Amino acid sequence: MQYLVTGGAGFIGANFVRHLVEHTDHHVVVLDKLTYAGNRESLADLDPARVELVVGDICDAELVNQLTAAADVVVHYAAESHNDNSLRDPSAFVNTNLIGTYTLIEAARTHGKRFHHVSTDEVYGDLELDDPNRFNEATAYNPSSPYSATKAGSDMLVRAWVRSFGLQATISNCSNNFGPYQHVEKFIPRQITNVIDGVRPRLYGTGQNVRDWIHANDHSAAVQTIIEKGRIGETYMIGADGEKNNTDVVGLILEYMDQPRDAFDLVTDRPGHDLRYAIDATKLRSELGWEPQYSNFEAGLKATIEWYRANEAWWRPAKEATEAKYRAAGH
Ligand code: NAD
Ligand code: TDX
Repeated sequence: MQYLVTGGAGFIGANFVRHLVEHTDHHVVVLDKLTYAGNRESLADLDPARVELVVGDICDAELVNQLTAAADVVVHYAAESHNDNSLRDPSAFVNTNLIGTYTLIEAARTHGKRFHHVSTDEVYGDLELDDPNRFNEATAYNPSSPYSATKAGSDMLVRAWVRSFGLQATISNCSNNFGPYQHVEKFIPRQITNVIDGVRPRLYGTGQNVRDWIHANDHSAAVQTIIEKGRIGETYMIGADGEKNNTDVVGLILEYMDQPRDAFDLVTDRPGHDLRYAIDATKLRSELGWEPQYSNFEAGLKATIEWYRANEAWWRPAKEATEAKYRAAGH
């Protein structure tokens, strides 16, 4: 089969392409604009007979139409993905996350193609630290940031296209990913690369915010399971019971990198900063039989630290520009 993977030169998309190459015989076409977040080096070692990179925009209807017509399955990862950027300038988020998704689902319905939409747990807003409930497929949408609002809107478009036009689509909402190939703007790679540079990690606000961590490889396997076995029109939550507060995560990074666990600074909070995310993935586990394989967070974090130590050539070119943006925001 031919898979069209949008955003396949980004963090999670590149991990998914690698998953397809390793675990299936499918041919993969990646459609990626190579924004600041895309990196062709993340795919450079893959066999060109299996993986082809088309540099282009998911808002380009003609290109999207042509690539969708040639594909059997469209897996949609491309997005503007960083909350802090969305607070600085939301315009690219509205274009890519809303218009881009609209362009793709129009093409998928025209050509009658199977479509999988990759989304986030952030569409549900946040939870109190002591709330016994976690997000599930029935939780009401309540996004906080321009990023999560545009992702929520994109989910709604896909749902409407399923109901109104019979689009053959599934949706997944996943929690925070970590692992190799993640841009240095994101929390875990930012802190690892800061420590490598002798800079103290910087925690927003009180450092008590909780994220539900999952390894990108587990996310990839879950998406492939949903594509193969999921029911059309359904949403599946993806999570691996990995709740940790930011202070504990930074403490582990510091410990594994031979620094004192308290060698970090608290800085200005992110406006509208969601307090806690937590996922209940019972439906995915019980209906489709998916189980995480990388749920030992400490082992995954150590391997991720080693990956950033060994792959400085991959992340170094983006580091200074990223830190300059953070300095301007007081972060
Ligand atoms: P990323 O920012 O690392 O990668 C996004 C990719 O999309 C980049 O390669 C970029 O070049 C490409 N892209 C951006 N705009 C484009 C456009 N207009 N046309 C074509 N390509 C474009 O993001 P990520 O962290 O890998 O996230 C991938 C997807 O997973 C997103 O949809 C995100 O909402 C979702 N998600 C991410 C997380 C997480 O923890 N990172 C968790 C749940 C869901
Ligand atoms: O320097 C930092 N210090 C800090 O305390 C950075 C970059 C982040 N943080 C905090 C903010 C969050 O509480 O760490 C937590 C994680 O931050 P991000 O990596 O920016 O992720 P988050 O905002 O939780 O969103 C992520 O998960 C859901 C992804 O970026 C989204 O694409 C995904 O949808």
